[in-house]
Amino acid sequence: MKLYNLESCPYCIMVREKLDALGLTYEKIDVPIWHSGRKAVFEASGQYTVPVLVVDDLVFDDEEKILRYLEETYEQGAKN
Ligand SMILES: N[C@@H](CCC(=O)N[C@@H](CS)C(=O)NCC(=O)O)C(=O)O
Repeated sequence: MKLYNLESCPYCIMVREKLDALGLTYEKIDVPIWHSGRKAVFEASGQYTVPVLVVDDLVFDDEEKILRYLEETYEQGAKN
């Protein structure tokens, strides 16, 4: 999985902490502060904010969606 990330972004920090807590490995793609440098984020998700998580053909463009997906999919006791 790939995380479009900004080191200082509090939402990205939450997602990175969750990924680490779950022991998941991921490719971290650091994006610039300015929108004009985030073409890859737009191409992946249709918008410019981070975090964005891409898992195969699934794309999550918001930290709440990302955290919910990770918890439902990877947390102990997850049903699926
Ligand atoms: N996913 C959040 C937004 C996340 C967010 O605001 N990320 C910041 C970095 S901390 C960002 O990428 N901002 C882009 C910008 O508007 O410059 C939401 O939809 O409310």
